[in-house]
Amino acid sequence: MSKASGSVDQSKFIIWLKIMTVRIERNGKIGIVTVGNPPVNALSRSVRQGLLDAAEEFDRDPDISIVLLTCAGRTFIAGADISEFDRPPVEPHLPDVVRRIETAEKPWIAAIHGAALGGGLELALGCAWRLAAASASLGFPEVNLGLVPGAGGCARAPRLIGAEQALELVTSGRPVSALKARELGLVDAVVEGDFRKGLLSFARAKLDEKRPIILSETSIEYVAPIDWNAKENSIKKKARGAIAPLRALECIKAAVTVPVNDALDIERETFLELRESAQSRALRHVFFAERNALKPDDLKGAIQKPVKTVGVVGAGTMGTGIACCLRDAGFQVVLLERDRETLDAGLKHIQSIYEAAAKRGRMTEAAVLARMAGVRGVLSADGMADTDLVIEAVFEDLDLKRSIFKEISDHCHEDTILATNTSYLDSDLIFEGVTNQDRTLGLHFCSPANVMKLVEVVPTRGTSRKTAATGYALVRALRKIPVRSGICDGFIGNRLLKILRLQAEKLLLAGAKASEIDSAMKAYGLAMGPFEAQDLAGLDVAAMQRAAARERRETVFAPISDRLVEEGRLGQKSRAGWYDYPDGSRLPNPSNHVQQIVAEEQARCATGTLPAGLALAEAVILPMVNEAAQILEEGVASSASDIDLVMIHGYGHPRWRGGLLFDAEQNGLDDTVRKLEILNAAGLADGPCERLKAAAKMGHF
Ligand code: 3H9
Repeated sequence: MSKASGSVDQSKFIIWLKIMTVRIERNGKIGIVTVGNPPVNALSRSVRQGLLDAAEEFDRDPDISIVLLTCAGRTFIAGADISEFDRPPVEPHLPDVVRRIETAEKPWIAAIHGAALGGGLELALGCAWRLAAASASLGFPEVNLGLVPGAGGCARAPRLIGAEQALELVTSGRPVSALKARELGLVDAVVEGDFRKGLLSFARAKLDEKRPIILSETSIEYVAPIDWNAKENSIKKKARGAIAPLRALECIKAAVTVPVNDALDIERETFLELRESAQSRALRHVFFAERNALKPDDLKGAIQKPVKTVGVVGAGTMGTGIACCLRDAGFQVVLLERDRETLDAGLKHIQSIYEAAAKRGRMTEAAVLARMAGVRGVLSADGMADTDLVIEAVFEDLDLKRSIFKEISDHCHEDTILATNTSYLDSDLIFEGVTNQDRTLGLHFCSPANVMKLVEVVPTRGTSRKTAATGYALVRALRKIPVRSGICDGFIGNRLLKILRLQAEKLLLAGAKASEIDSAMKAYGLAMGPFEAQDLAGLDVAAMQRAAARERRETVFAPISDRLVEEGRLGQKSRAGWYDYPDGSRLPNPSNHVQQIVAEEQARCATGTLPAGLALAEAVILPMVNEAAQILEEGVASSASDIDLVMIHGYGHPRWRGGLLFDAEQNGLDDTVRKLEILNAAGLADGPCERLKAAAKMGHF
């Protein structure tokens, strides 16, 4: 602004700029509409209104023949504004905006860079043509938020790319690349190189072309027969209790079986219904919780140490998994083991993980070679000399870990960050005696580390802001979810896992069968039942934890687990655990022998009985909720949503429940307290629920 306009109210000008989320300009006969609603150009109310106004303006302008829809910033439109979904919908509604653009007198071209997602792609389907930058991605991620596309995506996509392809796109929620979109017919052309130049020449070429038929006015004349039942069964299996993918299937089925206007109505009604559903609320909670977890407020502005080379100590399952995800993110890795044989086995294991990925077509042979070339195996701590950060992932033995860090700190730079992957030991004790304690930290990965997204970031007494910020940056670079945990036995996740196992064992003693408890927990939405999961991971790790706790003179109740371990029934690896695995099969077979042990322990232990009206899953989950409340009370977790993320990303809890505490809140905390007291009285849970009662009084955690 000029100095002369100094009298203009600055704040009003800033507000005006903020609501100018849609700008228009002219380039000869081409009208250009630019959406500028950072960070991702979500379709907030002002954007929807701006788009309607732009359509009016250009339709009225005799000098304009075609309209180009572009976006400012790093992306096209990433969809509806999710933060608006907790409030009633406000006009103008997106379906009306899409329809207005679709029927505009001047045809529109969607110029897609970055991501065209959800409502963003629906808007693009309302345009006459779609052009994408080679790096763009397109998709309908609505099912990930417990929704279906609600602005014509289900009705229009099958008309453009066929029902089968649309079904896959909408029910999976997975985006496709620009090239794949071109192959599907979702976009008309892909621009390699200068996008702005490419889109202007595309627009000029279209000036003389006949406008293509309007999608929502196209009838589907022939649809290759689709076995809807088979599709439904396969989607149901993958959805593990999530409802949106099945509702999306119904919408696509409607799109190809009923008149288009009816299909549009069905889609919109389904969207509005799901928007209010508990599952969608839960999934939206997780969406924002994940993003908040990536950048904790207290680390804002903290300086990070640049990290290029990471040392990993221990080439067992954990160390090799961590090495893989580090390589995937482009870090150089130095892998330290104490003997050649174990080191070679570890390197071989890493290679086998990559080769399996190559076999499934997820990476090329050249990429396998490149990943392996970035892992250097060493047999002595002096190999760690040039590392920026070291992650120790050896056996859970305090003395061993302490001696490793002492040795490593003698060889690496004095500011090399030292991180332990311990899953339950006290990291302050691990780092005792190490120089420069400000560089120490816990980074607890979940197994398998190359698959699970959770990393608990555990500050020690000495951890500096820089070290914590570097830890967070590393986890972000690995595309994982960091959650801060205070130091306690098992941190957040394993402390809750301990309660899950305890409750499962109590229920066995109360007369339920292992297979019934596993089924109940899978019906709740867990990826695996507690007994199947223990058999897969091995019963020895938890046994070691129990032994350590008993050494600390804690009382540990696990009579059946203890006997299984004593007998060498360690799970799948010994072909027997909670279940039998004859001939190395991975299918759990109920074991008469375990049943016999259960009967003997029932006779020895005082066992409760499951009260009428309470489900098996509740008897497992509610004491976990109680423990989670305690974890919050102690400040071990910083927020309820952090605990939710731990359970979802580290322990296979269903995303659509929103996590342990969000789900408890949705079900009513009063009810949770009432049921817990019943479980307590029945001898199936212990521990007061004072913290939970306080949360119930407030109505939230
Ligand atoms: C929909 O479209 C329904 C329609 O069918 C029907 C309507 C009638 N809204 O992820 P990032 C924020 S449903 C509001 O860190 P990236 C995000 O919270 C929608 N906010 O960036 C974060 O905020 P903050 C379907 C959103 O580069 C910031 O933007 N669309 C939205 O790693 C940066 O996000 C989707 O589900 C939104 N739609 O990834 C797409 N999206 O800085 C969801 C993001 O305060 N979005 N924010 O933490 C994404 O998948 C990723 O954000 C994207 C960028 C891939 C776009």
